[in-house]
Amino acid sequence: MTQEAQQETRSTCPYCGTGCGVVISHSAGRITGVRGDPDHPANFGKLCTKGANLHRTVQLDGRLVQPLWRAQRAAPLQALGWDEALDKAARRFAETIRAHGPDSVAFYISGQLLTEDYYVFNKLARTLVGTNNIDSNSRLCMSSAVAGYKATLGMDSVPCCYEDIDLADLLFISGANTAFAHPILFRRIEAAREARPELKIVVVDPRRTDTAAMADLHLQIAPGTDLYLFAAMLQVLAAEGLVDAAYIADHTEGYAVLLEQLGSVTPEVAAGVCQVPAADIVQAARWFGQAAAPLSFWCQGLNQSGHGTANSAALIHLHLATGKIGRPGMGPFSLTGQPNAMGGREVGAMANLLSAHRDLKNPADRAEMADFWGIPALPTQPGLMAVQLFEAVRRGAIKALWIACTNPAHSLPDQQRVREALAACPFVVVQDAFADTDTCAHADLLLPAATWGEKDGTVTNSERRITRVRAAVAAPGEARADWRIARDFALALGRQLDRPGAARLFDFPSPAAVFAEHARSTRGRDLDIAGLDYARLEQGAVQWPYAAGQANGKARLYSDGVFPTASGRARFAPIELRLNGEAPDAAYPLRLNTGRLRDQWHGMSRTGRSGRLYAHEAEARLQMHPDDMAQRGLADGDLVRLSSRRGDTVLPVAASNELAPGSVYLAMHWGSANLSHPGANLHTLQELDPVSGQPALKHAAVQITPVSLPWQLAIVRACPGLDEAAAGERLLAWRRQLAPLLADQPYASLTLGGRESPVLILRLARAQALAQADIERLAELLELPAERCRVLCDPARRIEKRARFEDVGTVRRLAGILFAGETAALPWLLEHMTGGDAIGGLDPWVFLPSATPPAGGEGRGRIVCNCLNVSENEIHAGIAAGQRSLEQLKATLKCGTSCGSCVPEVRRMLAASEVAA
Ligand SMILES: Nc1nc2c(c(=O)[nH]1)N[C@H]1C(S)=C(S)[C@@H](COP(=O)(O)OP(=O)(O)OC[C@H]3O[C@@H](n4cnc5c(=O)[nH]c(N)nc54)[C@H](O)[C@@H]3O)O[C@H]1N2
Ligand SMILES: Nc1nc2c(c(=O)[nH]1)N[C@H]1C(S)=C(S)[C@@H](COP(=O)(O)OP(=O)(O)OC[C@H]3O[C@@H](n4cnc5c(=O)[nH]c(N)nc54)[C@H](O)[C@@H]3O)O[C@H]1N2
Ligand code: SF4
Ligand SMILES: [Mo]
Repeated sequence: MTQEAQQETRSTCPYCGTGCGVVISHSAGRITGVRGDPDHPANFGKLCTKGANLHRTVQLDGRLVQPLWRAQRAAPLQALGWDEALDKAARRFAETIRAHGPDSVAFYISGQLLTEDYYVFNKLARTLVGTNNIDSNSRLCMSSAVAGYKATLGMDSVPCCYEDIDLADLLFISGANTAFAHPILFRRIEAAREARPELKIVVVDPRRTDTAAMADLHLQIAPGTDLYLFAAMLQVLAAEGLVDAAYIADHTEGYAVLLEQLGSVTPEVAAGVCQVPAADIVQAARWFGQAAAPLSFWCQGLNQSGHGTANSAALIHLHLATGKIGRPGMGPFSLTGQPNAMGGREVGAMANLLSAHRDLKNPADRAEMADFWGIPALPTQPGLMAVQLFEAVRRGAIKALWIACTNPAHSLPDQQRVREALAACPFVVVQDAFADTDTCAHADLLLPAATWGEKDGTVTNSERRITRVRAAVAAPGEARADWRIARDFALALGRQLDRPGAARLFDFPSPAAVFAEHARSTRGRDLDIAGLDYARLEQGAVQWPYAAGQANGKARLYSDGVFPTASGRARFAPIELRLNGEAPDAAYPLRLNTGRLRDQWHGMSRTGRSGRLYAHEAEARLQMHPDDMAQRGLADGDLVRLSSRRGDTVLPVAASNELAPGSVYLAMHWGSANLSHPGANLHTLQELDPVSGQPALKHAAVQITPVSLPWQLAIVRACPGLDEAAAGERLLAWRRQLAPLLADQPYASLTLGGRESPVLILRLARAQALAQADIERLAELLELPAERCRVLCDPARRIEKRARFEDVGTVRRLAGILFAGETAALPWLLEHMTGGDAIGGLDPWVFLPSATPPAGGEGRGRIVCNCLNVSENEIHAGIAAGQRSLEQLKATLKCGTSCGSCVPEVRRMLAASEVAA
């Protein structure tokens, strides 16, 4: 490829709501690299590990590249053209609507769609179909924050901006692991702390996360008890004269009633419920009240609860009571999870919302939108929210379901029920970029979507900033942009329903045209962006509101103390003190908490494609407190049975001091792609917040017991001689063929690893040995036939070992191992293979049942710094050798000198060594 062929395109990272600007390098229609956009105000050139590795997830293997149709369930998929695919879909939807009414169909979409995609889907459901059954995975994510904002401030608007981090003097972070989930914002927090060491940080989280480790005060509360904490803090603020009586009198209503209602929750009472010292609660309240500018962040630890709306409102109340809102450096700042969680709320593409922050329940709002779209009326029957929507599918009330850009067979709670629903649904359309998500398996029609790097539009980040997303390369095969798929389906459905008006309603030639209509629909609303178009966005990202004639967006809202409520006053919403539903009992005495890993994204359809992104956390592990493990006779790495009222799964356990006794933690990412079961959401329950409909994904009661699966198998496959990209493609193809074999195993783990030398890793554990024919099948699939391998066979002990060597030039490398029945050497062999090292003198040791090679050492351990490939043990050794500061470790080992995602963990290792010393 010539130098001239290299091009660059500016776009936005498709992962978290921080909304970092990226510059994509591409050449000859392929994405070759990515760097942070130095001019983007969300990240100023920085990227975290996930963003910096985006170009390593764009391989074509596993992409959906043409529409696929299944004549009946379990039948093989057949390719078909777009016209035929959309026609089939339109026919089925039209038949269902005619026979059972518009509410017998539904759309389940995603906060990862672009605003334009979202807009077209929303208009399609409300106008042409005539149903409000359109909901999004944001229901699992932001809906309690939305409801909390509306209940208190009147509208769903984040009043703060990122710059407030630089201006705050207290950061109050509840139920958010910002170090992992919003890393570039966390870099900004670290910088603020460095610039102003007096900046105080309080973290409320039942786990001692990397975020909590950075805090001056970590309130390690019992799960689900935040309402008691916030109630007690309000009492302290009131009792100690730290409230702003004038602000309360002039700009709010309901204060006295609420204070009285919560009067019994003294710090001592809250201390008993939350299981933290009363003095810490008082301290948190005093710091909050005394801070000139307190800034609160929250995310899923508050939202994913049976009372997430109250959690959000109770936190917002602290700002209203102290009058600390609407000015620089302060306010209640809900972090959005997905890149366009905010955009979906703006276009109102959720069951209980309407366009441009209008309210579905309000007849005037409905009439306004019907008028805007030029139709007689909008449907009045409220739509079903995600969990109820799938329950309605399960009951048979919804008979045709369209799923786009989300993987509900992974991410919704109580997977048994969700999968029953999908299996029972007469017609399921799945519009995804990848062919092998768990939801794809349930589709009658699969539609290939363009994804990041291939599509055009806009997203809105956590601080209300609208940024352009741009295509750098063409989508592969027949894949198309989501807005276009929705538009073309609308046109086809219009024909089937004999509604000529559809052609006018969906006359969108481009995403710019969709954006223009959306912008018009916001005129005069709190989020007015009537002054914005793509041309203005070419000059850079803009915060809303941005009304016609405005020169700039608005950094902060409510500076005048006037709120978008009937009275113009903010409200202290009534709070019902509650705990989460499924309380631990004798049968299920532990609480299962679920959430994110630093380097993985949700169901891993993208991040799971790069071996590098497994370096920080190599496999699914259930974290547990050492005392709870000792009580059950468990050692680190043992396989355990995790059981709940909803099912049983097997996983390795990992000792963790981050948890309090009584709690266990499992990352939400691992599912059927890597395991023989759906992962955490087999156990989560359908407990919902009564207002927002958001499920309590962080609170299930479980039990953990030892399990005996003594027969183990391990396969590691590398591709010496191929470069990283080519090897990666090859491993993905093998992985795709292996995946269907996992389901029948009591324990299976299928992952990737390595860097320049990527590897595929399969591990199985069983009560009895696998049949020889099955072992042969695995060996054949991964090209490890006996005749190409060194073989050790001990039939009496049911042990078989194979090792395949390959000569690359004059150097001998290990290309694959298959160990059945005895796997002790796996740790060092794995490290050896991922390093891509020559086997050299280690050759004779390959089949010895020893965890370390002859010249031993303990191996490298987990990779902490993914950019510079620095491991846990190397950092420990550096500290032991006298490097006692982050700066020294950065200078010698280089860890933390690139994206910085590992800095919180390195700091923590330093702090732990100090304590130990
Ligand atoms: N690396 C990575 N980053 C992501 C994502 C990803 O998949 N991977 N996803 C994005 C999305 S969509 C979202 S929504 C965000 C989520 O971002 P976060 O909400 O920050 O992440 P989580 O890990 O889900 O949960 C945050 C914390 O809530 C705590 N928690 C659990 N129960 C309680 C409780 O009762 N009270 C309190 N106070 N805390 C509790 C957990 O221990 C956890 O540390 O992340 C976004 N960023
Ligand atoms: N136990 C537990 N469960 C949880 C959570 C938790 O904390 N704990 N968190 C919840 C939260 S906050 C969230 S946001 C959800 C996320 O859950 P999901 O929405 O299921 O997560 P993803 O895996 O990101 O799904 C996005 C899908 O879109 C596909 N895709 C990627 N790009 C495109 C595109 O451009 N177009 C189309 N059409 N498809 C594309 C991807 O391949 C993927 O299949 O999970 C929720 N579930
Ligand atoms: S913080 Fe990381 S994942 Fe989030 S937008 Fe920025 S680069 Fe992407
Ligand atoms: Mo989310």
